[in-house]
Amino acid sequence: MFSKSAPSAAGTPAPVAVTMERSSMLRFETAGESHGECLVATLTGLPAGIPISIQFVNHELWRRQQGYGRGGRMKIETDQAEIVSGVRHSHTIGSPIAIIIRNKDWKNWTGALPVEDSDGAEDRKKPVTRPRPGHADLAGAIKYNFQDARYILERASARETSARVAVGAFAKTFLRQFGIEVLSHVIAIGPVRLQRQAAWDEIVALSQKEEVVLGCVDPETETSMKEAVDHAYRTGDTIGGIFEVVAHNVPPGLGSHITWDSRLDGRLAQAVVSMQAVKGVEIGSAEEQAASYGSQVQDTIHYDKEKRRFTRGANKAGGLEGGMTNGQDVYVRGFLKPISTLRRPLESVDLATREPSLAAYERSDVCVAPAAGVIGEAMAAIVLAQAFLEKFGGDSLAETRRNLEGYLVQVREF
Ligand code: EPS
Repeated sequence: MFSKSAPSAAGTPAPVAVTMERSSMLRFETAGESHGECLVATLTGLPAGIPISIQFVNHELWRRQQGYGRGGRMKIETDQAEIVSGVRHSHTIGSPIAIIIRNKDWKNWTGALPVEDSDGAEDRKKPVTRPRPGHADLAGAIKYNFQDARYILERASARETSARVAVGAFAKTFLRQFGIEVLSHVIAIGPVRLQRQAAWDEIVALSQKEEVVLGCVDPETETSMKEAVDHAYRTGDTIGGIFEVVAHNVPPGLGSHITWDSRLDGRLAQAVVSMQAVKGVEIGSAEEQAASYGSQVQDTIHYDKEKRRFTRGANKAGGLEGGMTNGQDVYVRGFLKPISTLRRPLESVDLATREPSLAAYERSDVCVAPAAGVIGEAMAAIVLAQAFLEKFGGDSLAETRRNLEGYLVQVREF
């Protein structure tokens, strides 16, 4: 948005200050309630000419539904994207893309969540008056002035992330045109943690598996993770974890150090922490770095004279320095709290009586870490695609590619 300063009172022309707020070329929005008719997503700003595979979009949606520890809802839903605009003859055409994902569970909720009020509608409601600690229930009910948290939890639910993953599939497809791949794996479930760095090839192999357990590259660690989830099942509890998203083959120079909101590390962090149940984000090995001396954790700089390029001693920075990609793989971790809906509920207060009461229990998941990894991939891919388009622009894939190639020549000649 452009704005001009007002003329000065004395009538002399004031200097014209033109400011431009950051408004990414690539924008998306989602709508939809967990048990409503469907989820909806729109994505605006992708160049024309990107080949789109609906099978790929649906496979991403399938990946998000997998994992040991998901609840009964995933047995009901088989998420499928209906693309209703912006793609024709299997290619983007530059216009806004609109996607619908229908909720199969809606048929069981038509009475509880009708669009139009009618006689007896009040009796068909499924009110939630005992807010769950950790959930949006109470904060949302106070803010939106509802004595029933139903409308809050319907939108706060992680069901919304299905729409994010559909959008992410488009962002991933766009990035893939330039050789960039974004994948994830799970590095911790509760106290059980993968004790080594996963290689890129292992993460690729994991993503191609037809059976997803807990998304860990190491089978032995995954078995211990499964035991930790089983313990949560047995005790009516839930369990958190950590997922790691890796973006491979990212060119240097996405994002910038020049302003706070162009720093790509900050934008990735916001995208990942905006995910339901994510309470923290780590870029590279931030936690280790905070506990180390500088000499131990900076990625030393070297030069390969034969290949005429800079190399690094390690990648503890997670591919980001000064808010810019540095040509190494990008590493972002998301820290998931345990889901707040417990089968053995915690203390709460009934909104109707204000008396102490146990929190409501609605069918829920026990562990969502592998699914969260897939959602993290989507969010990271969207942010990377935004930064990529900010740098290279283009209304068509051919134009974006030309712009990238020109820049890569400059990088090689640097
Ligand atoms: C969720 C509760 C469960 C989860 C849901 C998130 O849904 P339901 O109450 O319908 O059983 O399965 O996640 C999804 C539906 C999904 O697609 O990921 C919650 O309370 O946030």
